[in-house]
Amino acid sequence: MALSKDHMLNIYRDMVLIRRFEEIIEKYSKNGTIPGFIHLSIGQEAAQAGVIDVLRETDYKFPDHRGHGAIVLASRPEDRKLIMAEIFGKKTGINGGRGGSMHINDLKVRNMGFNGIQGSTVVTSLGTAFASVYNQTDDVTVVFMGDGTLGEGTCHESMNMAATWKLPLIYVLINNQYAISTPYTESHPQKQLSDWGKGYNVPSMTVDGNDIEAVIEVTQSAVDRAKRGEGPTLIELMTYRWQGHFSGDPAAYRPEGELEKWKEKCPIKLAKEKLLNHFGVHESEITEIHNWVEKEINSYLEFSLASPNPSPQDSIKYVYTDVEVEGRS
Ligand SMILES: Cc1ncc(C[n+]2csc(CCOP(=O)(O)OP(=O)(O)O)c2C)c(N)n1
Ligand SMILES: [Mg+2]
Repeated sequence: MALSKDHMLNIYRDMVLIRRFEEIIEKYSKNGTIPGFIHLSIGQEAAQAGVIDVLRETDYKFPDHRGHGAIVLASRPEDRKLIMAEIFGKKTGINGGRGGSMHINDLKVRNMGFNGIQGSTVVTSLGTAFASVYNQTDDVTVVFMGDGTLGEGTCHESMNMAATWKLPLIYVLINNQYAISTPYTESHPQKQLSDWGKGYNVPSMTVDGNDIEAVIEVTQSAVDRAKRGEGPTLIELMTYRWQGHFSGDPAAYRPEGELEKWKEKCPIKLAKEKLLNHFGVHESEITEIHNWVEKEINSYLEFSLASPNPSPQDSIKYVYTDVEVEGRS
């Protein structure tokens, strides 16, 4: 699919923004400022930016545990600093600092959040997809999942139902080669995980998840199909996470040279080469984008660092109901 020059520049900026966002998160996680576990998606930018690029604000999005990039890009620009503050656990965070990295929701833009249980959102996404049919809107639902998550029975039950009911649901399977330390080739019988969808009569395809144009094209065709009422699609995006499973995992299970090979296929590098060689973009325009991103990210960081922590009372709000419930005798 041929993107316009402006579209390509915009999506390049989006990818650089989420790369720098995560590099900052990594730094402040490693120095102990950010609490809890952090799962980074550095190297997977095209798989997140390309999918979100096709969606509207009213489409339902279910990010997964490695979803910072999709979450940031789905949010309104003025809210992006609130997302960083959330990951820092601050009171000003988009969920009051109660969620942190893995539980960020932003209902204004129909980011429905995650909950730490792999495969759970693949079930709940049926609900929003059904809501679109019931309410006769053409909003689609996109659920992100990983190669390991696809081993959960919930994913298979979900695909079976979505296909039977022809729900407007798009399964975005980010195949980054590993589930924690297990290569996907050791936990699935198929060579291509998209083959799983075929048994459920779900049109399924595998594409290069580091090629931003390919990701946009395949997502667009899945969205079009969903809007025509023809049902779900499974998209397998082949990519690689540069970091370990969580920030701090040395990833000793990776064969020597594998990371370097994938760095050659960096989605940002590939997009930059296309911009320079096929879109007639000048190096100075690229520099301008990087400068803009740097300023933007610094403003999120300053905001996050300057923000107060939630008070202990505030941080347990919504954990227990305030409503008195009559006990059963
Ligand atoms: C039901 C369930 N089982 C196990 C875990 C622990 N766990 C968290 S992430 C993960 C691996 C997920 O791998 P994949 O789906 O490939 O996503 P990736 O981490 O590679 O992005 C596991 C096993 C969990 N959170 N939930
Ligand atoms: Mg994986």
